[in-house]
Amino acid sequence: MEVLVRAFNWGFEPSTIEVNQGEWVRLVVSTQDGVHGLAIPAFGVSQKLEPGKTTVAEFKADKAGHFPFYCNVSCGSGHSDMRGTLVVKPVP
Ligand SMILES: [Cu+2]
Repeated sequence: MEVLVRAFNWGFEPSTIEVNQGEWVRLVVSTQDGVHGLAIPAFGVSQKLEPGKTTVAEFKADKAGHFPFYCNVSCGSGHSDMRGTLVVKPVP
């Protein structure tokens, strides 16, 4: 499944991303107002986001649970607010 994500000063939209366990996830991430990053350590995602560019991160959601994601590029005073949650819903 594909999810469009927008990074901005300072946050992510959406800040909660829901996917189903077992699916390949394709995050299509853009930023307009500065250089940011996207890290989802649980799934090995670490990407730098550049203004005006679209960055794609793909991974298989092979485990269920709530996993934090956040900006990993020091981007200013609101940097620590740039975080969200990836929810991988278990498949019955
Ligand atoms: Cu940041």
